[in-house]
Amino acid sequence: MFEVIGERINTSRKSVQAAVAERDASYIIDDVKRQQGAGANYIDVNAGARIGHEKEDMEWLLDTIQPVATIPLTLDSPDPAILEMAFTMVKKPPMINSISLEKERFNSMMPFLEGKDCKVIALCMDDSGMPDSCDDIVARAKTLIEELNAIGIATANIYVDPLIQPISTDSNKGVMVLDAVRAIKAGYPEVHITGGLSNISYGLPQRHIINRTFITLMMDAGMDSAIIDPLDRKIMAAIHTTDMLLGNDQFCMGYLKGVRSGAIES
Ligand code: THG
Repeated sequence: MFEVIGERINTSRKSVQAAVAERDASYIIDDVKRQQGAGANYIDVNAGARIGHEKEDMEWLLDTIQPVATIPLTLDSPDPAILEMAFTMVKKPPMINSISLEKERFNSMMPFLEGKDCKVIALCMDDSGMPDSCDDIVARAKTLIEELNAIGIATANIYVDPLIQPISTDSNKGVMVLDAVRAIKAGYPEVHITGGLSNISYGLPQRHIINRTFITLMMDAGMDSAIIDPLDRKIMAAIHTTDMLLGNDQFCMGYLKGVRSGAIES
């Protein structure tokens, strides 16, 4: 089953930043309920945008969200200290977003993750930056999976983020990540593939059509999760329809249910 990580609780979004600054709990609660109602499987929580306030903002967000959250949270920060603090606060086993091969981050995340009951997003990033070839993405994924396996994180609990990059910067970026996803899934059939989908359309107009078309290609390659806005009805409909067309929806039950509920329309 495809897993949707709802991206909306992120202080880089102006409305969320304002709600967090004003400690407007009802705005956040309402948004979380809407993401859950739309079919999100996880709620991503990112409090990184108000510089110097990430710790208190993350604490407040977790205290606010957890009483209404019926699904697990994805704890989203580049700072291992924030992730460790957030991990102690969550009531359900979370998804940690993220570990990478950047030395400092890797060296503090590994001892923290050892033996933990959680899922982990593994970013194909190292100190040299974003990957710039398919082989580069695959090699980084392999290192991350093997290092995480060695500290007791099962492959099925790892979500590789191959780092989707803007097609506007280089017309090869789409094919590069599609080929990498196929190769990673061929080597590790149990691993999950996720990522921030909207990066593909950065810098271009009419972004939604690019995102929605690209996700069908990525799902064919083996992507089985994405960090997206679950309130975007068109992308959710594209995901459900693609899942059916790829043979992941027995007797088209999920599709038919989506049509009956009004979630899927032509
Ligand atoms: N990989 C992983 N985690 C991630 C990302 C990724 N977390 C953060 C980000 N990328 C994914 N989350 C979001 C959240 C909100 C928005 C985009 C990605 C968003 N963006 C609007 C835009 O780009 O137009 C507008 C922002 C606004 O409202 O001001 O909403 O890649 N592992």
